[in-house]
Amino acid sequence: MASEWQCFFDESKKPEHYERTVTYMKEFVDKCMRQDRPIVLVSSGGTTVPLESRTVRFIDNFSVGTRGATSTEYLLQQGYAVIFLHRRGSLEPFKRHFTHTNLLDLLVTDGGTVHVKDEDSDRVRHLLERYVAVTEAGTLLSVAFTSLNEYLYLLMGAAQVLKTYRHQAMFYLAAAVSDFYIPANEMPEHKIQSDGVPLQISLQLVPKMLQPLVTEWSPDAYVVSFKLETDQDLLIPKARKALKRYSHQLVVANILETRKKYVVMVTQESEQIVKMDDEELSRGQEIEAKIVEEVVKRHRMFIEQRQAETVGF
Ligand code: 9Z3
Repeated sequence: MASEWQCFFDESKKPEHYERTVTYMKEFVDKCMRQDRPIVLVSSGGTTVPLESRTVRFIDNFSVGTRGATSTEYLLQQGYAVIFLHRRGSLEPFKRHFTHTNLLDLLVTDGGTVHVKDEDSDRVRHLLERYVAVTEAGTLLSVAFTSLNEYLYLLMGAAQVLKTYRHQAMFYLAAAVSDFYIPANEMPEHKIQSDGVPLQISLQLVPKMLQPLVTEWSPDAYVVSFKLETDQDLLIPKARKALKRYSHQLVVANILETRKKYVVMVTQESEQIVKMDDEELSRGQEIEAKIVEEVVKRHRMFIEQRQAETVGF
């Protein structure tokens, strides 16, 4: 009998150019394997759940994309290649530094040539150097999604491609993924009419995709999931429940309002608080630098343990 997750994919439409995107991911992974470079899939941003198949309205999940885009920059600095699976239009590595900047305000012209203003020059040069290094090394592959089913298809495709990379692969699942959806066969084709009548919608549960990820798609990878809550009392119990259910390696637990200064890294055996003080925040430091440092350390230990086990055989 087909499992819940298989039924979900059987009933859901594949993203446009799915096969082509999986081929790009495979080429990227093959290149990284030849270079013996660790790879991480970072998911980032929120998924949408359409209410109509010719979609006018949709339900959205909260996420600006800061966690994923910022973490990607630090992971690249640590020598990882990154598949950046992100919500179309959400924050992206490097570009994110200019979200609140009008590009034209950074520039001056002396008649013929256009330059970056003196006061912005150091900041732009520093960023440009990092960006060019990543572009030349070809260590960043960006893949975009909008809807829940696009996200889940692409996650499955990436995970199946990463399977061969075994424990050298990491999943860093920071995207905010909807728990509820409307199956395609229950969705109206056209825009729902109001006709003065209140709308009632019934949403189905999305199968938990961490389960096939850790058991079938990429069973040897190091998997980090993020847990978002608004009720502090639920945070750690929910993180523990996820670990028990999926037996993956790490849950990074955060509360919506404090996510930029406080997270807890939860494993089966331990809890570690990672936080930022006011001085660090005022100097523009980012909690993702600390999260990534810790995650990379743990992934390296995981690789060493797995290699030792293989040699032991
Ligand atoms: C997170 O908890 C992320 O840290 C945030 C980052 C979405 C809070 P921003 O993008 O926010 O920096 O604005 N992501 C996981 C959210 C989620 O949907 N988790 C599921 C859950 O909590 C498990 S996969 O049940």
